[in-house]
Amino acid sequence: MSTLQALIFDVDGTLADTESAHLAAFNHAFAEQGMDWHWDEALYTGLLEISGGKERMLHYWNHAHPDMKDIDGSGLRDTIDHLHALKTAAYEAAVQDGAVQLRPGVLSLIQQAHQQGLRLAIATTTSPVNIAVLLRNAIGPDWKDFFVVIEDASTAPKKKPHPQVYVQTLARLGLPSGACLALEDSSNGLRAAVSAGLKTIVTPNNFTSHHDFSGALQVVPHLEGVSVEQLRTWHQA
Ligand code: XBP
Ligand code: MG
Repeated sequence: MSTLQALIFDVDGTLADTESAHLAAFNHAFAEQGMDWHWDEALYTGLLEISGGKERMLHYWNHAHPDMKDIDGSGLRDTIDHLHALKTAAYEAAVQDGAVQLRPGVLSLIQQAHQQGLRLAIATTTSPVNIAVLLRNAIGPDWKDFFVVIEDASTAPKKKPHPQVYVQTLARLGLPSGACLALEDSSNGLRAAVSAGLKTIVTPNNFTSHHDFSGALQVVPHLEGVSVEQLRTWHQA
């Protein structure tokens, strides 16, 4: 087993508890579009089984409103794309206004790991706008200096649990999976990382605590007090 050289972070649910803000943004977009859709937390918790906001809306449409062929004449795809643009704008505004903070221990781990020369990467199914607004607010305008590789919905269209985003991250890092650790919050994310050969630390949240995390290297409530040293120890075990 090679020594730990890189940490690969998932975004939503791992770096920050973002899904309440995503949920509000989806509902804002539906209302803005004059649709009578409204997702509550219980429904959204189930819909989170589908990674990717566009895929999630398409899944809901096909299952909850199969009779609805299109809206205002534009086809299904165009409507989904338009709804997602409205949703992303609403999410960006909310995060800009401070709706989301990083989870405990995340910032200090990122800073510590960066300082100790570990390479940091992001592997997420969310949109690039969402990563930028979250980390610009949480870390500052130079947030990109911390991450040598960012793979997201715009570069890896196949969503978790498909391993594409992690396989592409490893390729761009130029490291074997054995030299890295993935940090995730959901079973889809864990399955994607494990399929790419990565040992994975899971920090569940309210939307994912009921998920099956078998195959995780460790499942811990959060990253508060988790040092790089601790990650190295887990990684070597
Ligand atoms: C979680 C997701 C994303 C977000 C919504 O991503 O599945 O779809 O729920 O963001 P992660 P978008 O891999 O970071 O856990 O609407 O931009 O997809
Ligand atoms: Mg996640």
